[in-house]
Amino acid sequence: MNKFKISIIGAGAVGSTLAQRVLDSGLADVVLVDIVKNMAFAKALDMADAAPIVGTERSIIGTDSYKDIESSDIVIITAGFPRKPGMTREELIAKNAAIVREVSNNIKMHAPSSIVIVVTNPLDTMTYLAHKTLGFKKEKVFGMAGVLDASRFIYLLSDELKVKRSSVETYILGSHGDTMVPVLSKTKIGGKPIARLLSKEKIEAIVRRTRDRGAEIVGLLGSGSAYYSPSAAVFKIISAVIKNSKETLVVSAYLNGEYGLQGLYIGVPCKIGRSGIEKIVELELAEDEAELLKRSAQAIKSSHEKL
Ligand code: TXD
Repeated sequence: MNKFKISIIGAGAVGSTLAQRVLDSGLADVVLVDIVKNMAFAKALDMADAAPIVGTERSIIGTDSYKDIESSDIVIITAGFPRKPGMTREELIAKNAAIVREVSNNIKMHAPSSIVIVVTNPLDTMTYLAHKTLGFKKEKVFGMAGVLDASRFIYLLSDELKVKRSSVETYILGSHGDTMVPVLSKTKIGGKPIARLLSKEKIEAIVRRTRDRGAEIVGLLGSGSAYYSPSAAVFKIISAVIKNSKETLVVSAYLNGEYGLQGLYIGVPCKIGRSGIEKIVELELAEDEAELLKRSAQAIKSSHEKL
């Protein structure tokens, strides 16, 4: 068994579901941290009790002490408030910035060689803040959103066309928010361009549903936001790191001139491996897509000003 250790900060809906996925799959040992005394501890005991049933020899501990994250390979930040019905992700900025700053300072002190993956919203701005606070290399700090947004789009497309989910190929770039950019010019279903299979109106409706899927779930839940699919998306990314798969996945990455953009975190395709982001993949975008990406970057940059 390898010695990989993953620490998850925030034992709420996303954090604890992710912990369960990691533990049950045997991917790594898990440390679950939360500010609420005993909550992470109790959830970890509960998950550990299931280990003989699911057949994993991995360990999980729950704690409120950052000392326990020492020597983690990967730290995931899920600490922070989720949206309430009717709220935008941007409206979380003031409260969550304070949390992400505090958490990042603790990671810097106790797990300085880890790779850090941010989940807290508003995602791209919180990843930027975590990077600034941590001072780690940009390749070792990134955010999760595009894998989730694309999965939602793929699910809705496959459901509409009654085809296998695995036959849909797509990318969603840009911000994890209202300005997300579905790359329709590279979206294929069974190898065929999407425009040959669905009308413009139908595509627009599915894009809208994808963009609003998070809010749809928030509205239905009444309290809290999505966590099954977000935790699955984080699991996919950390698997790529641990297995050194070099898969191309869309993550929120720091751009330094790529796509003509600079000085911000935004969703772009990246090759992911043991050292984190190994390469930013520059897709050739259609003119309108490049324009939408630029606008998405502007929205993220104006969100930085609120920090
Ligand atoms: O695609 C994406 N990136 C997202 C992001 C998908 C889903 C959820 N997204 C965001 O993740 C959501 O908007 C929130 O900002 C975070 C966490 O969502 P979750 O649904 O897990 O929220 P919970 O259930 O409220 O859990 C948050 C936990 C809770 O247990 C708090 O006690 C804890 O975070 N918390 C802290 N832990 C440690 N340290 C500090 N300072 C702290 N503050 C709160």
